[in-house]
Amino acid sequence: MTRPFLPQPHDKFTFGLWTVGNVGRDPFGDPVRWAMSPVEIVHLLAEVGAYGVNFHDNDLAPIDASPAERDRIVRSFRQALEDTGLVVPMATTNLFTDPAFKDGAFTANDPNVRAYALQKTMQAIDLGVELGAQVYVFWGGREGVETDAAKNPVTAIQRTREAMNFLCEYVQDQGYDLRFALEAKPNEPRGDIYNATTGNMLAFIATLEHPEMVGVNPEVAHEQMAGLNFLHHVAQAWEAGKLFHIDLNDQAFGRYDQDYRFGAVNLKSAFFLVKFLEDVGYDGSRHFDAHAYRTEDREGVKDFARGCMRSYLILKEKAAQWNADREIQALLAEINADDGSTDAWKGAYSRAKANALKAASFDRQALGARGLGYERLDQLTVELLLGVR
Ligand code: GLT
Ligand code: MN
Ligand code: MN
Repeated sequence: MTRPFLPQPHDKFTFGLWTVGNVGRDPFGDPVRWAMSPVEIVHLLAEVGAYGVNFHDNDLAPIDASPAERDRIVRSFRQALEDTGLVVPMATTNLFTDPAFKDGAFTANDPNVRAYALQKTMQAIDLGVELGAQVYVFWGGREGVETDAAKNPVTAIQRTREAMNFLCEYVQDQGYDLRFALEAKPNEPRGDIYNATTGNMLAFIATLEHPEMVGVNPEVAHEQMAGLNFLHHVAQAWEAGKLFHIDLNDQAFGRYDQDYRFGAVNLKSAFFLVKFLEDVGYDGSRHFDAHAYRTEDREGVKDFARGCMRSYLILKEKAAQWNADREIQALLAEINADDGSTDAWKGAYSRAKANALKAASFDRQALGARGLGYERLDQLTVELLLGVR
């Protein structure tokens, strides 16, 4: 029996113009799908039940559009938003497609490229804010190198900081209600990209002049490309108050950037991610930054988009089931049992506590001999996910 699992506005499911609009070009092959206009994409997203649409400046208006052309495109896009009720929660700048950015944007060695990148970003911020964006993503796809002979990595960090500080001040100066979300990726399209993981980004943000304006936009596939546990990065960002946005998709570990449908590869990881987001009450966009397989036509693109949202909602239901499962909860209670015998040493340091703790005796062998039941707990989780609980 299949159930609808229909997306609702409060789910905040969003897609980029570049995701469902992906024409299936890859390094070895030409496009396999007709390009859709931004207006067509908005209508497709409305048809499948999405809440919002995000864009790069040049997904909307080509980089060489005249001001009149740009205005016409923006007008028709705005009309499509009004007609469908879709919103624009996030916008970003394309700082990677044009050959001018072949050596990066904010980190390029050529000061004219760095200046042009700032100019382009300010204009794209204006456009994003004009259409309602409250989160602005920075994905530095070209901010890297193929050879470290080309650039001192410390210089790269300093240039990125200078650009971020400049742009934060720009947003404040304009009086915009906008926060920045930095998106890490370890490589591709550059050989190596600076600030390669979400953890790097968090450390970098703390060095900015307006750290309160800046958070992160972790992407499932990007941490997995680096062989890392995505949930742990999301949790660290959340705990630091920095989870401003999230890019959901999927990816086999160790492969090229696959951008698969959410839940397509690592179901158990996707489950724990959804469970985390729902348990902590993350209320930002659930943005699917992925695209349909290259084998798909327009209908397949809709299957892809519906599949992302449907899998999220199914996993959300599974998370609620996990939280309500008596056996699982009893096991968790047992695992986390605390008989209060260590209370005297808990909490903030004091010399008295330290001395008492140093004098205490522990049954080390008993501690090591105790089975923890994680096998049973994990198997219960797997069986719940497989639908037999
Ligand atoms: C690009 C990249 C994504 C980024 C987008 C924002 S564009 O498709 O692969 O991860 O989020 O610039
Ligand atoms: Mn990606
Ligand atoms: Mn992304």
